[in-house]
Amino acid sequence: MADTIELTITGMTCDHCVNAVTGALKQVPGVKEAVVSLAEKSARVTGDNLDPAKLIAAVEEEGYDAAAR
Ligand code: 9UX
Repeated sequence: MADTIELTITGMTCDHCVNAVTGALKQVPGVKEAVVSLAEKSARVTGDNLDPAKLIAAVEEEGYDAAAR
């Protein structure tokens, strides 16, 4: 089943940060698409059988903070 999960991402200050977060999210199993917005401090992740905890952990490993919104 396809899921869409919205996260609030804090700690991003530039487009390189956006790319780092996007890449980290895309490596989580099941993720098909990750759209990260610096201005909105958000990530919209779509995929199958997504585990929000894994998405958050991937962002935190990259050095940013994430929370379900
Ligand atoms: Mo540039 Mo974004 O060092 O952390 S990647 S501000």
